[in-house]
Amino acid sequence: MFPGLSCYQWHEVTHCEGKLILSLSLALSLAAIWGCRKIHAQKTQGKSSSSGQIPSLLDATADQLLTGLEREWFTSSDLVNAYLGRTNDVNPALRVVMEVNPDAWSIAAELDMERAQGRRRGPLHGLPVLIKGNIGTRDRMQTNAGSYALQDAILPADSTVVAKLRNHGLIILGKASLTEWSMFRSSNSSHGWNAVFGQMYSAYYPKQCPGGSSGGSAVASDLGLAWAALGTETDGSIVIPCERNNIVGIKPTVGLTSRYRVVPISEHQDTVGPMTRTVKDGAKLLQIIAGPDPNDTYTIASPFTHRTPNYLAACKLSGLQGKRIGIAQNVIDESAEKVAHSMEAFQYAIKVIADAGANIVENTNFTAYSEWKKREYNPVTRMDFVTNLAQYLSKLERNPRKIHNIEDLRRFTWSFPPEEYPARNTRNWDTVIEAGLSNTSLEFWPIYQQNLYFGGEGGILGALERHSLDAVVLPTVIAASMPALVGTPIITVPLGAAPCDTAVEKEIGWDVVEMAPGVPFGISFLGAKWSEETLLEMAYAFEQRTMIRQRLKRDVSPRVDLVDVIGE
Ligand SMILES: *[C@@H]1O[C@H](CO)[C@@H](O)[C@H](O)[C@H]1NC(C)=O
Ligand SMILES: *[C@@H]1O[C@H](CO)[C@@H](O)[C@H](O)[C@H]1NC(C)=O
Ligand SMILES: *[C@@H]1O[C@H](CO)[C@@H](O)[C@H](O)[C@H]1NC(C)=O
Ligand SMILES: CC(=O)N[C@H]1CO[C@H](CO)[C@@H](O)[C@@H]1O
Repeated sequence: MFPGLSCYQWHEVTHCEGKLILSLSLALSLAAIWGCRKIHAQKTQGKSSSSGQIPSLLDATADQLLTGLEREWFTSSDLVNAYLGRTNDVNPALRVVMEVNPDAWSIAAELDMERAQGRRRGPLHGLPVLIKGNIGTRDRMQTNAGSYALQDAILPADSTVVAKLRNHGLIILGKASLTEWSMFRSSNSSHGWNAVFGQMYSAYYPKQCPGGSSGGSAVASDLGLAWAALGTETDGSIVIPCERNNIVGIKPTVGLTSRYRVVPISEHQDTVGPMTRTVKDGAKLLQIIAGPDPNDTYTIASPFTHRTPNYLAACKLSGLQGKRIGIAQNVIDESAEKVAHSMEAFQYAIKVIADAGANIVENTNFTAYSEWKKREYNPVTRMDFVTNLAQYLSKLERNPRKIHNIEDLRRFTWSFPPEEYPARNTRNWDTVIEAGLSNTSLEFWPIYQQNLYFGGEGGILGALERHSLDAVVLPTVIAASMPALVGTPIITVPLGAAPCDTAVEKEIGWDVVEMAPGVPFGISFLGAKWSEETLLEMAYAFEQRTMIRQRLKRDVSPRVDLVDVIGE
């Protein structure tokens, strides 16, 4: 049995078949999963005679949905109805979708009509996606990053990534909840809270913290409230919620995807990426959003200005064959408490990776890790925020609260009661305001160079180079910080769930569960800049050999499914 599934795997398997016996061999475990899925499919079939091939939205892939659309088993309008029905089922308790796009139905109807006329805007024509609430849209939805400071603000046009989604025929179904300001306000707020929409939760344990800051995107993608979701990461905000919600997350190289008209934290670290249930679906979504944008200069530094790699083609079963994969043992040892519940599964994953033909290199340490850990916070993101926020605000077409800079923002937040100040402080802003810092301060350049050393020579880049590695693997909970400093990519894949005897831990000061039995965790593949193609090869091969996602047990799931709404 794969460790890290513990009683959950037993529970699920006995639920499904009652008589399957799990053995230590992975092959037999895979047979057990197959049993589960077959039973589930049969149950769904019972609902309607013509629904034999209607996928359940909890796990539906792009391939399955597109097949159904092409064969006219259902329409994009049916998908919108089903996803919104599912959202209505779980949103009162979990509060993950902040806003539904009031135009979703008319957009779906238009795309259905185009399909009927033989027109496809792109390979994913007609699939609904959710986007994080800091990704800009010029439509009837808010782009508020969860703060009343940006409520009713209006952008002159869509963000570049949203424009790309629309041009490819994807339906923006709504805005997913997020930790306010993408977790860049408070040092003592709860993860997954914002003033506008309140506290959100995950599906695996009552009041489970979804992780920050792209928590709503992660929960929604996990529960099939959309085909897929987009999130943003500055330091962990895609990969952490993805691991805590049992899905795949791709944090792209900074500059692979445009941040234009996305509410910023830091131009040096921000990136927009896919949060999906499978690696292949992540690759498909990345394909659409990647590429140069003259309005985000970092994307012009991409080596792919003429042609983006074929990310889907990178998803091959042989993807681990011959790869050199390092383990940053000192990072694991220095975070022993954080990874205790996932270590057995992580060790097993290393065996799976080696069995798939990769060369494992031990002790490819991040040499500056302990030095970096002594630092209380990252000054670069704080100084960048001062400049990048003001720049974003200056481009708004409408700015009803007249907030033009970080001082205005803090003043508003302190005085507007729904922002719950001071119970939730504004520490991230206080430090830079009080020191009068911004990215043009004399202090900026030396500190930024030090960051590049920590994350580079002393972090991920040094480890890759010294040992000629294709990737470093780490438990996802400790994977993000060094890549954040140098803008390198990460892919996280589901690996297991906290064992039954895990102690329940709450976030300090809040009724939000940080750790508990059944809380999912993942494994991360870390690579050099622009190495998404290679990382996808490895992540896909690992996912296909393990298929952990289907084996975890949820506390809540939506009731409505596609088969219930077809033709309504
Ligand atoms: C890497 O870190 C491990 C664990 O902290 C330590 O035992 C080992 O000696 C280190 N290896 C190198 C080459 O520094
Ligand atoms: C958060 O910090 C502020 C001071 O910065 C304090 O007044 C408040 O009580 C703290 N909240 C919690 C929940 O600890
Ligand atoms: C500071 O921010 C501005 C606005 O984004 C940018 O043009 C400039 O290059 C930044 N300076 C540094 C040193 O990063
Ligand atoms: C709003 C804005 O700055 N848009 C610019 C994006 O980039 C194109 C191409 O350089 C410009 O023409 C736009 O003005």
